[in-house]
Amino acid sequence: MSSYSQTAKPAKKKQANAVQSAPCRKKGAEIVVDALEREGVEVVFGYPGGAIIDVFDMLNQSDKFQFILTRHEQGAMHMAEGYARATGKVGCVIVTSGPGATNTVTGLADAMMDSTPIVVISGQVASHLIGNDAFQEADVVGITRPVTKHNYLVKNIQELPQLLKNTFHIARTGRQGPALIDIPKDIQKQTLENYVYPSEPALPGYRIQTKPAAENVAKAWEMIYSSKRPLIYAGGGVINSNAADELFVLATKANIPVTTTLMGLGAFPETHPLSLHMLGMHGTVYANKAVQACDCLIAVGSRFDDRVTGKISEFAPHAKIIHMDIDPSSISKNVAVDVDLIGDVKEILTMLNPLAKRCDADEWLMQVEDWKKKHPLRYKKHGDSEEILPQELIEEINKAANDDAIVASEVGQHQMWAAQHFAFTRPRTWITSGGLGTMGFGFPAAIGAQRAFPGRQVILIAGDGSIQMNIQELATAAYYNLPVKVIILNNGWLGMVRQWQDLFYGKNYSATELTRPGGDGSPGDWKAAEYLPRFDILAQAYGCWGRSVSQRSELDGALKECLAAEGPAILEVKVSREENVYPMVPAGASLNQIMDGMA
Ligand SMILES: Cc1ncc(C[n+]2csc(CCOP(=O)(O)OP(=O)(O)O)c2C)c(N)n1
Repeated sequence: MSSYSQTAKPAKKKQANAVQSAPCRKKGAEIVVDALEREGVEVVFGYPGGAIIDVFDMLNQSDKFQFILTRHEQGAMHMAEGYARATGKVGCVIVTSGPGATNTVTGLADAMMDSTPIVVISGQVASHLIGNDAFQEADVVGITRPVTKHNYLVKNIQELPQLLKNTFHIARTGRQGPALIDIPKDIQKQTLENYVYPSEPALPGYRIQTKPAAENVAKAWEMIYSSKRPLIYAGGGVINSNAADELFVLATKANIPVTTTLMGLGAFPETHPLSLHMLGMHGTVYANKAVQACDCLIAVGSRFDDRVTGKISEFAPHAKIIHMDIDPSSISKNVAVDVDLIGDVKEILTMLNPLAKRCDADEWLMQVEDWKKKHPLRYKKHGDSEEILPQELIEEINKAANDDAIVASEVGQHQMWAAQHFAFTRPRTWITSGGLGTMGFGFPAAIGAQRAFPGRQVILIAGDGSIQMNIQELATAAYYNLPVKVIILNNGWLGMVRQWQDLFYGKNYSATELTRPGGDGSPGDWKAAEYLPRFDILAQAYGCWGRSVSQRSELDGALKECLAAEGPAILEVKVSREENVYPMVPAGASLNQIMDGMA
């Protein structure tokens, strides 16, 4: 066991179902509550309405879980995702029909892309009204089919217990993801005479391969030890399968450098000499150089996303590729691989590790070290100016944060600066929307993580655009006293889009400025710009701590005060307005064409 042990206990393979009781009478709504208890759910996020009111009527009869009333169903979804990502457990959401259910779609798509285990229980109009354009009717199974691992519309009360069991099983097993069960109102009201909650799912066609073929394991070792320049490329799958300790053993025993994806940050300690930090579009120059030069690429729980590979035909041109993944459909999907190891990443690494020995790659490691020295992560400093640089701000947050802090982010430049300049050393301490890139994800996700770990420091790094997409959840954080610390990097822009307009669209800043220009009217006149809204006052309106700073000399004190605040807190930091994120590989370009922004 490495010193960088998992912060969260591995999720139990099989949730201990409460002992099966004798058959009894239960209403549909009671069965839902019973299923939540038996599946070990301890918190449910959601929002009520007419088509789910029967379930809500039963919710407060349970003392086994807490219900958290959010201010928007999208907020509930991202909270459940944050909770699931911080703990490894299933995040659970209950919503009403029609708009309640359609408001979950972005969260479902987000969870699908990032393989996050979520169960959504939605109310539906009564069975006889389905297809009638009834009040608050929407074809929820139709709408959510492409964004769920699986979904069900319950047709009769007899099948309800089994479908609930299946829904939880699908969400938490294999490549985890969101599953939805849509329950018409009449079925919630009906009574089942011989109710027993099933102990097993009934899913004959659903099989998960957890162990790879033995001959492929042998081939992988052969490939690794005959290589001169091996490299591990670790993704979110390492974190999802709680395999960070096993990855650490493989990398350190075999002496192979490790680069991680955005979703894989924390899977390997970034303070370790073998860490190459993040690869891809905003990855380090040295990680991208290593990918392009390696002769054996070991992909662990990663999916060769286009933000990682850049131009696919020029990705890792000299490498034989080994791919470990739980999802057979991700093998050779984007990049053809030489050896596949299909199975649970933790089990695969556990099989591999006893055989690991030091690779003969000293020259390669020296080369990598040299790239690290020549091309460190850097940015142009502004000397004595009082202007706060966003990169510096992240470094300050990194210094001020507790060792076990959970850091969430919204989406945009601030997300990339957080990924680059915060040193993640443990799994499940970085919660971001990687695949879908959902603005509005971060704040509710941070609240969900805080609910999972009320005693830990949870910090959200946000942009002024993204935070406004689910700002209403400040009421949820305040109401349940979930003391998330929100730090807004306010550049007055939809910064990441402005950056693309700056670099690739001739500075045509179309619909990206969020401030009203003041002073001489130039976008760069940051001191005079009229920022909207006043985030400090907004926080105070919700009864939270709020402060705004724009001078470097105020930053240290304000940051400490914010992190020490008792409840939820917002610190708005007006940062240098037109800073860009570097390094950057332009979309569709090869990883060789990396811009470091230092010219
Ligand atoms: C829901 C949603 N809409 C649009 C986008 C496209 N988008 C990506 S980054 C970005 C700007 C984010 O602005 P802000 O939150 O202020 O962060 P910054 O980039 O300035 O740090 C936009 C509009 C998105 N990712 N998500």
